[in-house]
Amino acid sequence: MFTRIDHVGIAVRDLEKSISWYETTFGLTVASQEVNEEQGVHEAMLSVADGPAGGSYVQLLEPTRADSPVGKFLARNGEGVHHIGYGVEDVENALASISATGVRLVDKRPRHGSMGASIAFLHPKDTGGVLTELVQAAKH
Ligand code: V0V
Ligand code: CO
Repeated sequence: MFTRIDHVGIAVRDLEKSISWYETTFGLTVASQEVNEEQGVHEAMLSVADGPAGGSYVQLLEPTRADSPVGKFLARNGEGVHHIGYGVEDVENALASISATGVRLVDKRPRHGSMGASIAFLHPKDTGGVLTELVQAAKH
């Protein structure tokens, strides 16, 4: 079902500082930077690699408000890995087949994600404590 690891989402307090650190330390470059009000994040995708199934990224996430998923996560855990995003070819098909196994969906329908992707989250309490995101990349 999964075509690649699309991204690893990391909760950060200061997006600009974290971007600089990833650029300086690992030589990564920013592929996109967006505010997603629905998700309550200001986020940046830093390109790690390109493959036949698409790119893979580190996604740095700064909350736009304290009562958002990333805001609550930071208050509880501090900075660190927040979620894993897996690439899928068809997010609606993937949601239907995962839901049929009994895993609770955070999103029953896809939402707007970074770089024009369609995304959907699975509930971490049903995925071994790992917040899991399905990512259908935009066609280009
Ligand atoms: C919360 N929990 C987590 C977690 N966040 N466990 C693992 N990883 C995480 N990231 C646990 C938390 O420790 C609690 O466990 C329980 O879930 C309930 O947490 P809560 O903070 O009280 O929050 P809820 O229930 O209000 O919300 C939890 C969910 C929420 C997962 C439903 O965070 C959510 O809707 N996440 C999906 C959206 C999202 O994360 N957006 C930001 C990235 P205990 O204490 O009960 O054991 S946006 C993005 O990635 C984009 C745009 C993209 O890639 O393009
Ligand atoms: Co993400």
